[in-house]
Amino acid sequence: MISKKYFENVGLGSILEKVLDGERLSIEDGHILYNCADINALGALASIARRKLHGNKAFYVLNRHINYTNICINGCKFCAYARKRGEEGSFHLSKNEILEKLRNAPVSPREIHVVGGCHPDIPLSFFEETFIEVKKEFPKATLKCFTVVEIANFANIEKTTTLEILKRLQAVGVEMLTGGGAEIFASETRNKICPKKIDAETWLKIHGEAHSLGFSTNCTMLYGHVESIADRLDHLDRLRKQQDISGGYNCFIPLPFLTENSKLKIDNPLTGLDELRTIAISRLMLDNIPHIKAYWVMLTVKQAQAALHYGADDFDGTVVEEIIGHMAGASSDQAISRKDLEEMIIGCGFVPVERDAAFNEIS
Ligand code: V47
Ligand code: SF4
Repeated sequence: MISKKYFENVGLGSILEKVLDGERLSIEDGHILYNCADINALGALASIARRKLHGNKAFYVLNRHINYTNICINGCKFCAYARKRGEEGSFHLSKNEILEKLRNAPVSPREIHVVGGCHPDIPLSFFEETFIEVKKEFPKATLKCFTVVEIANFANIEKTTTLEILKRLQAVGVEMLTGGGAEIFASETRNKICPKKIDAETWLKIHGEAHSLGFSTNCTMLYGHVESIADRLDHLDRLRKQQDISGGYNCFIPLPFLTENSKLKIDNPLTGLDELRTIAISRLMLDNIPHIKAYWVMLTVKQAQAALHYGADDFDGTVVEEIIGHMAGASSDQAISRKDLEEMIIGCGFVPVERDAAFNEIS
């Protein structure tokens, strides 16, 4: 246990007081945290916040990712996954291919995570028909589908509103949205890395709409590219303000930028310590979002284990197949078994707790 004196000596005395009192940290506090060279102190502070919420538990889920298409009209500069229609390596899955992938998952999934590119013309009826069948075959699984960027794309294709799209998806059993597509909200930086993507206000607005309909959603931040520390803190601040208003975010996932095959060239790739620092600061700034995910696919399993000591409480899940991160150079495996997830969590001193998609504990 690090003493109060220790935090004072590294310039974090007043932030420690706020964390202990459950007081919101300011953006200025965020800068102080980023400027603190003592990574152990950051980890200890984030662990105080994490343990207040979740004690010694670390969550995992039996899930299956489905990336249904990589055809995308957005052309984000950082993305190594997307292809143009007809380009070599482009794909989209049929309803039967999606069902087959689910049937062949090593364990019956509790959470089905569906995301893809912004395809120019797959009609929403394709997903409605597919999800009706998926729910028939996998009634216990929660459908966690699409980023709000895809929701906006469907609204364009169907010439309707995003609210209407959300209602149609809800009617066929979709209960959650994924957190992708947030990237970085600050407009100048966002325009450099994904100029065609919906802007921050629209991204937040659609999450607000989803929350008003009773969806719970996740949220992300892509970091380690051309953004500044001020951009990161602005991003976290906008998420917590949205959460104050609409309250439906379950989990935040900081996504470290993976550089392989990306058109976005950067001078200083992230270090492992940068990743831990950002995870810790996310935990401390996002006082109203219950969970922070250590997404092992992008972090590697070893770093995800370390992240549990830097504020993260969720290890994500079995995943089974993932393309977005692997196209960008993720060196992790495609899948992890329940046994391995549990052993990894125990191995770094936490108690593994299986959860469903909404973070209800499964005994
Ligand atoms: O939206 C794309 C990001 C996201 C790269 O909600 C990249 O539970 C790093 O959002 N390096 C998709 N990241 C993944 C995602 C996600 C993952 C796991 C769980 C959840 C959840 C959501 O991946 C994209 C984009 O932000 N991304 N390219 C890259 N080169
Ligand atoms: Fe398309 Fe998503 Fe890749 Fe952007 S990040 S190009 S929206 S698949």
